[in-house]
Amino acid sequence: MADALLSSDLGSLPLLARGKVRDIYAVSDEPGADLVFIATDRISAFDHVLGSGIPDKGRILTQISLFWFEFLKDLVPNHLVTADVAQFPAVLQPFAAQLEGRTMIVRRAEMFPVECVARGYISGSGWKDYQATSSVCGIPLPAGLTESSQLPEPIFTPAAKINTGGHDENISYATVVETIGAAHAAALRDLTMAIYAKASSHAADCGVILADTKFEFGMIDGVITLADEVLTPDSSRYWPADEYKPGGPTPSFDKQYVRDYLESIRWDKQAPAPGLPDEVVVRTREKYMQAFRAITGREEI
Ligand code: Q0Z
Repeated sequence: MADALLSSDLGSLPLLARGKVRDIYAVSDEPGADLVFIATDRISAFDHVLGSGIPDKGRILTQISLFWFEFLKDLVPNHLVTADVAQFPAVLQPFAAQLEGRTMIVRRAEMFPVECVARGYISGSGWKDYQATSSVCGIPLPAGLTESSQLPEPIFTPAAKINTGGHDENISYATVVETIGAAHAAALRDLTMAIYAKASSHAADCGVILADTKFEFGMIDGVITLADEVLTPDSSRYWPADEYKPGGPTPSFDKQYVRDYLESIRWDKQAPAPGLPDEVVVRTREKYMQAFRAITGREEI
């Protein structure tokens, strides 16, 4: 197996951000220059980046995003310029081997400061909020829902980014309106729910439940545009339909071996996060490949 790419290095190109998993550079110092969006092989669990990566994880997730950008292109414009390294600008060619398969050149967008989440099932922070208030993001829900159960209909549950490493905070639609205005709020909500409907229908055809997912949108040339990664296991909860059982937490299938291992060693969930044994790495890589194969219908990345 190839080594995991834990950190990208594009020499003197301007590094704009390192996230838990992705690194973003600009292709030049020119204002508005395109961005280099790299998915590394880092993996996070329990809010920490682990000491080991999963070889090819960044490639697998990038290929899943590219599948969905193409699948959704008639519904929503996206920020992709190209993922073909041969078409990347000349300054990137010395880094071709590092970038291959895991990198998108994207248009720079004016990002909306709202995480656009669609949920068809009640899980994660949605389940927490429901237990406390019978509602999520101010949307009242029927009594008697159980953890992981399907909602009567999918709901828009926006969140605000918390910069300092914390979890996003669920917010009401009224707060979205106050933040970005009524017209943009309605447009992001309607796009989010239309994308979720089309994507969850495709996932169901592939034997996979798309329980929830998070989109980020930005404005490019005055047009609302889908940005960031889309419908990857890092931004979504994918559940195998044949293992679905409401009434408890549904293990999101990609990181289950990782979480089980970290619980088994009784890590205190404080930095530094441990590395993973080879067996956990190999099995987790296979889980990401299973998701890739199910969604794209392709055998190899
Ligand atoms: C996305 C993020 C991080 C990875 C900024 N097309 C775009 N234009 C402007 N900004 C962004 C994009 Cl995708 C953008 N993010 C989220 C942060 C690593 C992704 F540190 N931030």
